[in-house]
Amino acid sequence: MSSEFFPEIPVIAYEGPDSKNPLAFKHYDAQATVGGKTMEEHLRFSMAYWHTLRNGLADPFGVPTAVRPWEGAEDSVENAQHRVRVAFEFMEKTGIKYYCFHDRDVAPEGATLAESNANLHAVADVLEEEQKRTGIKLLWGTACLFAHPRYNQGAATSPYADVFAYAAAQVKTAMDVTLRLGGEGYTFWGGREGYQTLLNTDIGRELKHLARFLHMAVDYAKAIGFGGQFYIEPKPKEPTKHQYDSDAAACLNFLREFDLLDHLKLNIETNHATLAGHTVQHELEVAAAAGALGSVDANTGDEMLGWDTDQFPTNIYMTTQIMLSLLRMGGFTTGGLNFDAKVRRESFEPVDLFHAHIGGMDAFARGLKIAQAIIDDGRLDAFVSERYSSYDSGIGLKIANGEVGFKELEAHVLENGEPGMTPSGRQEMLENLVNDFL
Ligand code: XLS
Ligand code: NI
Ligand code: NI
Repeated sequence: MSSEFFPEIPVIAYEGPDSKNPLAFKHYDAQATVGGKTMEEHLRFSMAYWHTLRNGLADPFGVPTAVRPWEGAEDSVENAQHRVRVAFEFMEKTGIKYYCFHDRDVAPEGATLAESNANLHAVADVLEEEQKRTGIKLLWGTACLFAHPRYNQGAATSPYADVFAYAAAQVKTAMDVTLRLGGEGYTFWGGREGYQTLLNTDIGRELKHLARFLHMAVDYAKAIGFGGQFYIEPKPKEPTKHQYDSDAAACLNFLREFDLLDHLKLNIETNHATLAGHTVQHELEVAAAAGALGSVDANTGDEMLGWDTDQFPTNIYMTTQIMLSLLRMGGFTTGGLNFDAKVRRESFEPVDLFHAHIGGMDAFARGLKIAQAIIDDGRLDAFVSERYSSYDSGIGLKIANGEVGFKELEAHVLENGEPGMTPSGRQEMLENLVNDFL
């Protein structure tokens, strides 16, 4: 283990709930088992390279404040390679076993595509070396198709075909590098795939182009033998006024319409759910019901602010709800909990990065333990099964199996009369039940 960049910070250990040490886990005990799996296997934490290593903490009113002593003066390949060592020391010390990156987070964009590709491969050399040294893995890769000015009107949905082509070329190399690093997935977040005004926009054409783009990615994956999972990440707005992948339901409909549902799952981000006017659990359940819940960008928003604040998750009630959905689906396969989150502009010291990740990991460890206890207790799930049990036999089973239509159901009602008042939904009782576990 190297200890060059954070010399004052130890490997973060589990000290239990009574510890007062801010640089220790109170609940995340990687090898402890919950419901037959270790916490590490359940939670599959991932570090987001763009925030943890690259976010200078600027906001629209002020310059970056982050103190990052390891950064060189130039945005060079050497500096980018050096930064990889910092990233891996950080992950080793926090016990985070996965990371995610955009191509342009890890390596600088060059003057030409060829130069950018070479830069990315040169940094990937070091990523590969550090992965081998530490056993840390790539959860998913992605391409930044939203920062460069060429993408000001979108990438795959740009009205300009040469921009589409550039984006395709960029994703090609990002996929090559993801494959090279053994990435378990590849994510498409539609950074500017949307519109600012309908006065200049042909939605139908743009959606068709986006679908073409994703089909090309699927074809290319086959061609190079990339077997990782593709994800699409819903977000309703920001940077554009309306993003096409606005929420889980919109993404699922898009994937179905364009015959892509076999190839992509959803990567659900809490803050994006908030922006869409949903809870994260709503988004997770919509995705899971379609068999398409793939991965989670674990962060949190501020319900009073209308933008992506990308805060670290600390709300135990929320992490409990997330873990309930994940446990019920049988857990992650290729996905994980990726901390797509940044420290506040006021929290500019390197140690704040540790506090932030420790807090997020502990919050999810508690959510996991509580969710497993609720499942083991069984009353909540039993209530739900009982609530739908009229579909398990008799006329209900015939409805569910498609064995009856309106005529048969009319006959059923004429014979049996009024269903009578239904049982109570018992919302308050169930809310109290959940609180008993917190
Ligand atoms: C931005 C998105 C982005 C994706 C990766 O809001 O969350 O960070 O996760 O492109
Ligand atoms: Ni995200
Ligand atoms: Ni986001």
